[in-house]
Amino acid sequence: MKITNYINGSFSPPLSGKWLNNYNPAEGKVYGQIPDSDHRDVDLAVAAAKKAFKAWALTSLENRQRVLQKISDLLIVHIDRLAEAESIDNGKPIALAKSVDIPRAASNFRFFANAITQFASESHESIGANAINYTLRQPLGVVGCISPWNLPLYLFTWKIAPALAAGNCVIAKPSEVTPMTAYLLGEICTAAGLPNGVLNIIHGTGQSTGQAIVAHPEIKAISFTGGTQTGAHIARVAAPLFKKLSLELGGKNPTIIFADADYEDMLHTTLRSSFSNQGQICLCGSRIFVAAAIYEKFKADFVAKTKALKVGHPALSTTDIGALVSAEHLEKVISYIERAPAEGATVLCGGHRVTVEDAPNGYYLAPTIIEVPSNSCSLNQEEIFGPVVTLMPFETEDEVLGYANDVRYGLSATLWTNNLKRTLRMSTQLEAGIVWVNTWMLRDLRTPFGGVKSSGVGREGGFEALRFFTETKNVCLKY
Ligand code: TXE
Repeated sequence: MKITNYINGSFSPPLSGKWLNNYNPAEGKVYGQIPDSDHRDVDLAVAAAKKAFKAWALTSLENRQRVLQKISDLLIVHIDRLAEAESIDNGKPIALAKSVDIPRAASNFRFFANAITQFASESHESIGANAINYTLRQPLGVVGCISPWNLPLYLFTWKIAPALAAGNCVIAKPSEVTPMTAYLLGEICTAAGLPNGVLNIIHGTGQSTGQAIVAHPEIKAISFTGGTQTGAHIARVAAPLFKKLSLELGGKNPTIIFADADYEDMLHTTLRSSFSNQGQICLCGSRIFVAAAIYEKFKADFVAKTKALKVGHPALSTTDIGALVSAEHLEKVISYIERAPAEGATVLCGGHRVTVEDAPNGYYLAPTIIEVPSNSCSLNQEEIFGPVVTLMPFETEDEVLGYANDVRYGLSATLWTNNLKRTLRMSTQLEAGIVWVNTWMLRDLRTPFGGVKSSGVGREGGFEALRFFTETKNVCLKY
């Protein structure tokens, strides 16, 4: 199957005439082709977006809301087809795509369709000067949205929905590894009545298509989720052009477990926070620190539960852990596991490829727990981004706080305790954009989302996203 770019409301092949292979990771084979687009396709898309901008920016909120709500509705109407496409493209269990990824994509549009109607600005009376100030929040114009492969439609729409709601026109690029649901979104947007040129979806590599989007002088802002190195590169290219940037990058998130936690809830949730989506979520807790008093018990129970997870074909309803996204990524994750002996670490379970019936070439890896001797080893410092977690005991609160913060990343942290004062102390001091206490990945779309340190800059979610996708202008009126 060949997919094409979505420019000005129509589907068109790349101007280069070149195509890239698209792999099905569960089977380890090519199943389609995608455009290998370059700056010429991006130029066409920008021209279409610029043409569409004025009318879209002036469309009444009621109309804008109606179109975005319709996109949301259609995502649900097509949920089976989208979930299947996402699973084939990414290797994630189809049940996960159907229960999380696609519903969340629909929620993104529904949420921002409503949020834009509640988005207020401020006014200030300058008493004594006989003046009043009011603030306008105006759409930026043409903006770029670049998303990764781990939560393809979920993150793609997380950026596009607020950008459109705020009145911008969008040039969007999904990951070249998982382009399928982004392609299908184009059809849905047309069917929902989104005017031509308001959203343009260009497929291709980061080096060619992504680079052309970031470097394009007419694209006013870039919302990016992906690797930290790529984020740093984008910042370098965008800085001289004074673009607004929102960069959501990697994570090496601590899960901190105190002895007073609700044990069963903690155990069950920690299994999820470690291995959901094959551990390929930037929010996964990949460093687990456990109070020494319960360390051995936790270790035994956690290893037993992890061994019981079923690695299998993503199409099967019995599968807990599907395939990793690509052969390269599988190799990268395995290369980390192979470091364990040299780092004085012990693989407690997993650590090896799994051959799945009827799909012997798929990229499957057994969920892996590694006991590490210190927080400074590379297994605890570098983002592995697979079904691999490390385990380490601690004695005191200060000690574990030191471990949690002693890392270049700062996306999220999960804390398990019933001690209120400790919760307040630690959540204030943890260096992370998001802290969960006695839960994980409970996401309310109104809340700010983003990281500190090498996990990125800027916040999205709720009004933060609408602020990002608008320009603030103050008007001062003397009376
Ligand atoms: O990401 P990339 P990759 C981490 C994870 C993973 C590593 C690399 O550790 O192993 O990043 O993954 C586009 N200009 N995360 O290689 O390359 C690219 O085409 C503009 C964490 O897949 O950053 C894709 O659309 N765009 C993460 C998107 O950027 C460029 C999720 C992400 O690709 C570009 C995924 C360029 N020069 C990986 N180069 C998270 N935070 O959730 C690439 N791209």
